[in-house]
Amino acid sequence: MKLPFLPEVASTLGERVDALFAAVALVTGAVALAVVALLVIFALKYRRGSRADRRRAPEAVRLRIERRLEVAWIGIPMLLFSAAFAWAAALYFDHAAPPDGALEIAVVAKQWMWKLQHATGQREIDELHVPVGIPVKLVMTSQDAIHSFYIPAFRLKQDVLPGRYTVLWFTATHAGEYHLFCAEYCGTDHSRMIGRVVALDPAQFQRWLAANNAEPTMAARGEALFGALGCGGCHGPGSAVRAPPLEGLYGRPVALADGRTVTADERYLRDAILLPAKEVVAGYAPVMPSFSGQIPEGDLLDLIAYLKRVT
Ligand code: HEC
Ligand SMILES: [Cu+2]
Repeated sequence: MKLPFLPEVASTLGERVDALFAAVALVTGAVALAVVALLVIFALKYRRGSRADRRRAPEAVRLRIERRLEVAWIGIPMLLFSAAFAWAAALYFDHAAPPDGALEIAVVAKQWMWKLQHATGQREIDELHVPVGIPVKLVMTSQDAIHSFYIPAFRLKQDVLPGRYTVLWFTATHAGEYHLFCAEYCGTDHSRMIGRVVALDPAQFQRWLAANNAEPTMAARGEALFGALGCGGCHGPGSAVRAPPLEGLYGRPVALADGRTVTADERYLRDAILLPAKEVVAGYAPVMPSFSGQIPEGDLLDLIAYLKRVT
């Protein structure tokens, strides 16, 4: 379903958002029309001086009609709105849960540009190349103000926050070029923080990757950083400090010293590096230094890509 005043739609989720929007617009539009129509009809029928029948209906008839009316005006809207809620909730949950095995791309927002890093090493600014028909998961953060990643054709918008990772995923349905906006006022040149998403057929996307592959992969850059920052001095084999091994950590549950158990996702790895005192691993001394302020966001994403890879 495509409404004529909406921008083109080019993602699986976008089509579902439009269908929901059309359904809600239809139902609320029909109710609004009915209310206005009754208003006009009654205003005309019972206008002053009209010869409409104004006698009260007999008590028994009135009670029967009123009860039916009450049941109808409670029951019908409740069913309609519950249906809209269930429909929207299902859509929301799918929107919030990237499928396993999605193609991951890192996004770093800064005043005033989008920096994008592909796992295979390609880097882009204000331009994002993605394959059609394959789920893409964006892991996003900001190195300054709050920004918002907005692709109208995909019906997607997500805040991008400093100090945090937010996630967005989509599957493009048509090859083409689509607008990319920053939808959160982020300073003087906010209005120029625009770019484009280029959706390519998978074969063309592979060709694009190959043609632009001048750099090492994110995980390889992360491995180099792991050495340069001295992480291996504690976490490497045969180190003098007792530090947990990091092999196969990603995605696993981690028991913490305070008794909680958390999953080692991107958020956990980020905090483990920048705020090590926040979540200390059970059975280890809190001796890891904080690397807060020492690792640019892009490098941190490389490091995390490496930690996700070491198995
Ligand atoms: C001085 C030694 C030392 C250095 C240097 C160090 N760490 Fe650690 N790290 C530790 C210790 C000890 C722990 C366990 C206690 C804790 O959680 O703070 C730990 C915990 C971690 C964890 C959580 C592990 C788990 O099993 O959940 C991660 C991830 C991590 N470090 C990554 C790094 C990275 C990346 C670097 C380099 C930027 C680094 N560490 C540098 C000592 C160190
Ligand atoms: Cu912005």
